[in-house]
Amino acid sequence: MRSLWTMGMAAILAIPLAFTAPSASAAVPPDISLTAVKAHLTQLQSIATANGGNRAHGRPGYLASANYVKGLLDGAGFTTTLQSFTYGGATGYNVVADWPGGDPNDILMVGAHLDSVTAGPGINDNGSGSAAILETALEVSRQSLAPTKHLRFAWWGAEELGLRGSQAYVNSLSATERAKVKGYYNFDMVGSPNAGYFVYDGDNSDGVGSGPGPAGSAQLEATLQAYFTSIGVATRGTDFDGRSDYGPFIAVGIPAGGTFTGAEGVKTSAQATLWGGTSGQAFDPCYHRACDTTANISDTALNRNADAIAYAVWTTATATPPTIVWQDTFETSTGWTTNPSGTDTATSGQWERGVPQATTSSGAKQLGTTVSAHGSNSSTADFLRVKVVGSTTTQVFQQLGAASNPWSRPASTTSR
Ligand code: PHI
Ligand code: ZN
Repeated sequence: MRSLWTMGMAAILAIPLAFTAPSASAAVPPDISLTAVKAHLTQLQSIATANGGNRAHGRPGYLASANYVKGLLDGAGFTTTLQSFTYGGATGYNVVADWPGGDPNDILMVGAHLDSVTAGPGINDNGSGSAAILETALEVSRQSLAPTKHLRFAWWGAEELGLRGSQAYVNSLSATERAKVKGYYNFDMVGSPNAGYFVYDGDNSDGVGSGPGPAGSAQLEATLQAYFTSIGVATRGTDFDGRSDYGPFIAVGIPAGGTFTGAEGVKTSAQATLWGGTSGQAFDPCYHRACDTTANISDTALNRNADAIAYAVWTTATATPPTIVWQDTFETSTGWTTNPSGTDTATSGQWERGVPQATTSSGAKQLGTTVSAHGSNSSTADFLRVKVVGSTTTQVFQQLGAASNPWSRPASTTSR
């Protein structure tokens, strides 16, 4: 077998090339028991009822909720921390639960806020997300899951007062610890009675409101999306508008994703056609009200979202990176045959390494160490093609030249 390198003349390209073997298949995601998730909601409802009707920051119903969650996780083999913080003159708590094992430098976090507003028991907002991730964590334990990534679950305090618990947590991490958190899934309101099926718009494909999440958010979105596609449920995006606990994570560059079934927003007729339910009514008519009880839940929405959470956790945390079976960085010649059939008309540029010069214009525009560069006269006439030449010839790779950077820029903002 011989291989070939060809290149046009106007540009000099150096593109690392790698061929990978298919990754080992991830563990099969479980079906999370709706009955078990609802049993947690019943417990949270009882806690609220026994504590003045709410589970709000600084009220006894909050700490009782935190202790309920922590007790189950401790019994299941998680390493748990009750992280306290102060807000508004009261002590708040996050429950953080680490599943032993996995790569300590590659952490996947999954979180939900556990506090309610003072007006009610907060069963959809956000007993639903809290119970769904709790049951997912307990299933990790039952299955003795051995993920490649390190898994960390969190239940946040004082979200309703401005994301106080999640902000305190992110603030508490050193830059080194923060850099180890490679992704964060957030679940806030996943059982709305007049549900929509929203997935956080990590890639900003909707082009509304805030821009995309940190690099990697698109992949988290795609993973959740894949689950809903597999069960034939249409989804729509929801903007990273900062209204839930992913906010402090994306603010420090941690990719985030999550689902949402709607709050005070009103379902349109198009959405009712898509998902059923009642148009002209809020997704959650009891949002932040006393009637946000165990009666304020769509079992279907809660069940689908709990399964989506488990799918996302299993898929993301147990995926093994592909094995590199061959690679060439083109930093040195590894002995490829250039222009073996003598048909390349280029008179220069064959098998040359790009060594761009540093350029400045009111500051550095290009470093002298860049491994790839293009000239303003580059076009598709310039190319790197890799062909496997034998009794038949197969082109296995092509990168065409262009007089612009090949990576995408953030969507530009316009002004009037
Ligand atoms: N966190 C808000 C409600 C809300 C949840 C809004 C999720 C947006 C999203 I995405 C509250 O608790 O009131
Ligand atoms: Zn709320």
